[in-house]
Amino acid sequence: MNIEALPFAYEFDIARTALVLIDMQRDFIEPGGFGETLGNDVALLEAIVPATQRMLEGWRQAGGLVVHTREAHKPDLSDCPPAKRNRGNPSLRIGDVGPMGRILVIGEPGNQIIDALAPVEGEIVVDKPGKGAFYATGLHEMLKRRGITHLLFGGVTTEVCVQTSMREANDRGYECLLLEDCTESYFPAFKAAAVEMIRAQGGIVGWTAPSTTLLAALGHP
Ligand code: C5J
Repeated sequence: MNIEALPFAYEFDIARTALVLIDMQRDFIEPGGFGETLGNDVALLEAIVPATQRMLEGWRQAGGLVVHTREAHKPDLSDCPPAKRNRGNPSLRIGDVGPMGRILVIGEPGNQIIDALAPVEGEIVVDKPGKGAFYATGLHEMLKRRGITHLLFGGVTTEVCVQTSMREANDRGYECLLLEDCTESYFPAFKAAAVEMIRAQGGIVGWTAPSTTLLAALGHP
């Protein structure tokens, strides 16, 4: 399959491609969660849910592999370095009890993926202690076992966990494409800059395209 993308056409085979949705978790996206307690406008992130849901449904119908990630730590926080927990001296730290349970801790209500994008059987769910999806997760091995060579990225936030994961994937040899309307930041200027820097210099990190282009190619206009 060949689709129009930037900086040039992107070619992929569904059987060797995974859709990777980064950290579409209640605590980042829903009102009353951790993201909002930090003073962020979560409506910006909520706005990408319908497009991401359409992409997810179209990809599932096409039979493509789906990977969901969650930024999540063990309850004893043994996988959370003090540098991460204490950075910026926040009023609510990772592991503290927030509006939706313990912040960024596995199994807590706020740590779950939002209902609209909930994983289904057969999809990979990765709990990641870092910003990148490949650090300390085994994701590369899981993808290699399935013969995956191409990754389509969506999720939040564009310039933090999505961009970090895409750069990690790029360094591991994956051909990566960012779905422009399925990713968002609390800072619109940061999203715009991340999209530009990913596809600059001949696609130094990868490609970008709207999900509608992908869905049209899959026969889901
Ligand atoms: C993500 C963050 N998912 N901004 N986390 O981007 O801390």
